[in-house]
Amino acid sequence: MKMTFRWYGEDSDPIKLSQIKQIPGMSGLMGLLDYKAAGEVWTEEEVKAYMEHVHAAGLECEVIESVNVHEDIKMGLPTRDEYIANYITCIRNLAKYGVKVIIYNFMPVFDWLRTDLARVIDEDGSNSLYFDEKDLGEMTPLELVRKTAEDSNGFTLPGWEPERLAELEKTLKQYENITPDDLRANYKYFLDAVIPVCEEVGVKMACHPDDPAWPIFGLPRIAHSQEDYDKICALHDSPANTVCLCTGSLGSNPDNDIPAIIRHFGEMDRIGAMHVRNVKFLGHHHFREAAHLSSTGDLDMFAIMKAIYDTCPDTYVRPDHGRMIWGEVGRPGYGLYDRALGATYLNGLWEAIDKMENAK
Ligand code: DNO
Repeated sequence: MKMTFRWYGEDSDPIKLSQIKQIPGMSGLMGLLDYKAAGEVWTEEEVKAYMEHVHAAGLECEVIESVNVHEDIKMGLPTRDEYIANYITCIRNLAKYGVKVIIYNFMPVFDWLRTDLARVIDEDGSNSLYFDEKDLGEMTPLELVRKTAEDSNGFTLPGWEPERLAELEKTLKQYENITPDDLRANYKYFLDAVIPVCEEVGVKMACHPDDPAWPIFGLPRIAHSQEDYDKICALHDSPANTVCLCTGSLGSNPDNDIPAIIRHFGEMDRIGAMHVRNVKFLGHHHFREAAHLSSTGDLDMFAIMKAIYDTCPDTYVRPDHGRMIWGEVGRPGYGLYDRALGATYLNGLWEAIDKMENAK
């Protein structure tokens, strides 16, 4: 396992690379050129400069999250070929500078979605991301976008980049006639074009799940269960077509047995990267994010780390969203302190599992 940390770049992340380097056991980043719009080329010069900067801080960057897929590709519009060509250029440029995994998603319009970005947790006064479908029912998509932007402490949130949402109403309308099967067909078209390039340059594409793990606003969503991912893996059968298994996204639906899903795709060698975090269920389609420790939420972190250890021990892991604690003001979900605690806890579980396995 390689423990990594998500970082948004010098100009938009208040967290410094030197701070990340001081978290015990941190090998590197899940990095990002966060100023790039979906569909744009990440030029070789930009990637080179980014990597040199990260390496100078003593960190690796073998995973990039995310190179966003342009909406025209997901909708299967005639313009998709041009965006796919740009995507391929990005893959080639990233591979040249040591990238092994590209995390992306195929969610229409919205990436992850919450109804409150800073829900106070009564027990200790910290706050975390929260979702209640009842609250969502009272909001239009546009209201949700406005609220999310207002509540984000002035930071751009991943998946909520202004340019992607500028044409929200038009895009939502365009999706009205797209079924899950249509979306899968468009997805196959994309994978058929990019996966052979990945195979050639030694990169894995890792698809992030729908978050939360069910359809929202009537949009087609096709990546929120083991069955969905079996279909995705079959769309283009290759070791380069993998899953970014996010325990908190898939775990927002209690029907998803996370350790079993890890074992299933780990044994198939189809896990490109892991996001590990905990969720506290509060009711039907109602949850908040918890600290990483198993006892603070409803997921079993030991069983999760053991499944990784047994079936995909060389994968990249990052502590996913943290709570806001100790008065930190940061990008919701992506503060320094709670994610650092999460990394340390996950490393502790790993050490214990490793020592117990080796003592057998
Ligand atoms: C949320 C993240 C996602 C993820 C994308 C990948 O916090 O895990 O935004 O990066 O879905 O494309």
